[in-house]
Amino acid sequence: MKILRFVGVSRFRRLKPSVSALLLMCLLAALPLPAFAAKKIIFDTDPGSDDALALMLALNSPELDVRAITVVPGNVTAAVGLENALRMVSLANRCDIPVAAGAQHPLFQKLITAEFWHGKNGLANVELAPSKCKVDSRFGPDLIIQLVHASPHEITLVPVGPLTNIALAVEKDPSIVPLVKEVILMGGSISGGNVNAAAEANIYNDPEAAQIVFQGGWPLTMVGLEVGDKALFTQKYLDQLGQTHGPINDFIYAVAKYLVNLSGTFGSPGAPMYDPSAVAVAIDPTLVKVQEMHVDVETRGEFTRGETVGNRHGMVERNVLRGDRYVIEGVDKVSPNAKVCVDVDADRFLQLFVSRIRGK
Ligand SMILES: [Ca+2]
Repeated sequence: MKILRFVGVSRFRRLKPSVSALLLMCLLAALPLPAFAAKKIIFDTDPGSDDALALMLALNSPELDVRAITVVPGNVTAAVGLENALRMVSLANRCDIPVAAGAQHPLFQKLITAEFWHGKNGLANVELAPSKCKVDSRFGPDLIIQLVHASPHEITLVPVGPLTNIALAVEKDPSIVPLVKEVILMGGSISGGNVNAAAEANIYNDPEAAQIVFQGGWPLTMVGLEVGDKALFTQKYLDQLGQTHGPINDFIYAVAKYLVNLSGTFGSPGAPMYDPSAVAVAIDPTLVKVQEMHVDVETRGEFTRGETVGNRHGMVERNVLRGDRYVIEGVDKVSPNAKVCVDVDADRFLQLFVSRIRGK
């Protein structure tokens, strides 16, 4: 409409068709249209303070087209998480995005909620206005299945919570696996945990679901502690967000301030940007360095349940029983099933985050 007003509709009509078409083409060519189609994503989340940061990064990045938000229990209960997701999409004025409830508990274990880290309401105790948006009536895993079939080879799944919903979707309809473009998940670690010595929280909260997702047979990128622990949201970035204002800007400032203060009480100069890191990799994969490896999720270890065990060398010894002992007779290659992010350009990631939130 702006183009027509600029040219003047009456003058435009008087031009010969071929001339007007040429003029229109020139004007369209001059518009700042993106040179790429936005990546369609489904954001699966347990909001969650860093989920809030991740969601607002996704909603304010033109590279991404958020097709649905599915809620999983984790940082908070399923009910609290759903309410938080609805309030956040309402704050962002995005009631057009379906928000669906999913699993109510992990597959085989009791839920472990994390108000200790995320505040009583899961959102750093920041009270958002009641949501104008309504919950979608579909069950989260069913919505995932439906959307993947509707846009085959186009949907990227971005789970930033326990992997319960994704596992349920795959178990119900394995035919989605070859139709999903890729999975970019926040979770796991190949260098020790944050829950305990071995496990990262999202994987620890549903190890069986995580093992199903890792062994799914789809392109999968693991954005784990190797990224989040290096990308610290420090006072410097907080100050940058404090200089500008807007409903989203101010909400994220309050959440980030809570997280920066919390990390300070544990002696860290900043808050690890866990969940936003998966969104950032979806936006710009060049932010991270990856190494392909086979990852299994430990489900039985006494000290290691929930550990993502990455095979860095791509092989296992072949042990054959000879009499009363095993003898190593060679090595067998193992195929990678994941791109594991092993390093990140932290400042570029954090600057990207701040630039997308500032003034929004
Ligand atoms: Ca999360």
